[in-house]
Amino acid sequence: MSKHLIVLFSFSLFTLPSSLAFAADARPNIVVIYADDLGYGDVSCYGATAVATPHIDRIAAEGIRFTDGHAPAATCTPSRYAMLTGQYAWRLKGTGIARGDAPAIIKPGRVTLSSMLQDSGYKTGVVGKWHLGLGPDEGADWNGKIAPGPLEIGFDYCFLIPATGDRVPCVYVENHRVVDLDPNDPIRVSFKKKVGDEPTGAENPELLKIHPSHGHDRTIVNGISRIGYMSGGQRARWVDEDMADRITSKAVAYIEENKADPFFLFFSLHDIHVPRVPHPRFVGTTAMGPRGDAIAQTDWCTGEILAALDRLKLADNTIVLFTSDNGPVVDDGYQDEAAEKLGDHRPAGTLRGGKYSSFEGGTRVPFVLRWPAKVKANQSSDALVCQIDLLHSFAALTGQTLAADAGPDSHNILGALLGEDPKGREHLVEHARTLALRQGVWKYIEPGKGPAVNKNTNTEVGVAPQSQLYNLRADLREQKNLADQHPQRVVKMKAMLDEIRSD
Ligand code: NG6
Ligand code: CA
Repeated sequence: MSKHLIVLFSFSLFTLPSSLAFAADARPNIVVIYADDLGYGDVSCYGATAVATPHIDRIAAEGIRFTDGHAPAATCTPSRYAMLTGQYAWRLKGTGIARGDAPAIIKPGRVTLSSMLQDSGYKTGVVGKWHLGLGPDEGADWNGKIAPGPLEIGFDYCFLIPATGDRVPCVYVENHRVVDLDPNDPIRVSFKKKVGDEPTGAENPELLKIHPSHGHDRTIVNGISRIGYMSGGQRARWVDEDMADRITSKAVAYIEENKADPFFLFFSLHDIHVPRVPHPRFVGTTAMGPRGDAIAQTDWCTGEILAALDRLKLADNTIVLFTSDNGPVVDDGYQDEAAEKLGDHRPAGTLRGGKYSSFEGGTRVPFVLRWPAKVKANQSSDALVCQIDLLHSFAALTGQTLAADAGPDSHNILGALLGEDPKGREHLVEHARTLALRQGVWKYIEPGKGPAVNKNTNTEVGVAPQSQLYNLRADLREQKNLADQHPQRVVKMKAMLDEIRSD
């Protein structure tokens, strides 16, 4: 061992709580299972009854269920950006919902959750939805080497849905290449104008098996029209019904191949994002139509990971975190009966708002963590925790010292994540169309311009021309705006938000 390593290692022994001092090879594996658009009330351990999620519930039962766990933003790209970099996405332009042909948003050289763990000797892999852009600023070469991407920011392996299920290109990317690409049938992608001569949903709705409700009427792939145009790559195109099986088998294979080393797996599910097209074996398993059946499929994917860890005898020393990238949405652009068949199910549970919203439903999501070797089972924690904190928390866990400017908004909340600290963060900025600040029992939503409701998705986005102030202990559903009653608190919280913004 070099002198440098010895210093680092002994440093880690001194800075970690004694219960966490371990030899380098005993460090826990880390698996983050990241659902898409899954709401606070969508799983049974958070109160859902119209769908059962026994595997997600098992993580909670064998670990901790957080009641105030957050995605960093109310949509996908900014949440993922913030989770991986430890920087709030609203600080950087170009981190909004990414097009399917967006260039890599996180530039090589940035310290990320994956690069930090890779530097500390972990094997690192990402399987599933990426949606953080790929390729240089001119755009990715879908027919050649696709870089930069995850492999250039600290992942050793990737198997990707490049953007989202509802955006072209509808192909998988493994490491630097499109999987199964026929060189004689090159892929072309455009978000501006039609490429090739394939039908679109707008031109040929009679060819569709699912019809859009808003947007989503361009190139038809597998009977479903998407956002954007593509041509070519026929052999490489995914089949939506097989997507969960495909990515889950890749995730399980990754665990098997890396079982001898400490590993980090970011398993990023497609479900329950639109288009919701679960495998036929899940169709009809709930009374809620595709949205409910996709939740059942999400739970199955999770169960396969837990089963693999059991089979390989890795469960005891593996941290499994299951959470979601933003809150729920019912109609997100396809006529899939999600609204019609919702019944009494409340996707955001007792919370107000959902995906796209500054109300709690936007970012407060299922957040359950298990680590049998260190974390007591059956805990419930009200600590304020956020995915943005994984960078600094897992750096502390693995004895890494980060550069001073790395992950500026990420806090070391390891104690809260392991159930030892009941409080968590002092404050949190929630990011939707407007910013909101959480501090203690208080929540301040800054004034904003624009409609209060997203008509397409029927979501209360939380935008209002005046300041909003809620006491979440007394009013978790954010019904009573107390701004007029507590003007001093509004001034203080606005000043604090401005200060964080100018950092
Ligand atoms: C929106 C899409 C929506 C979804 C979202 C991204 C339309 C009309 N709506 O623009 O369907 O794809 O982007 O979702 O195109 S996210 O979870 O990846 O952020
Ligand atoms: Ca999402």
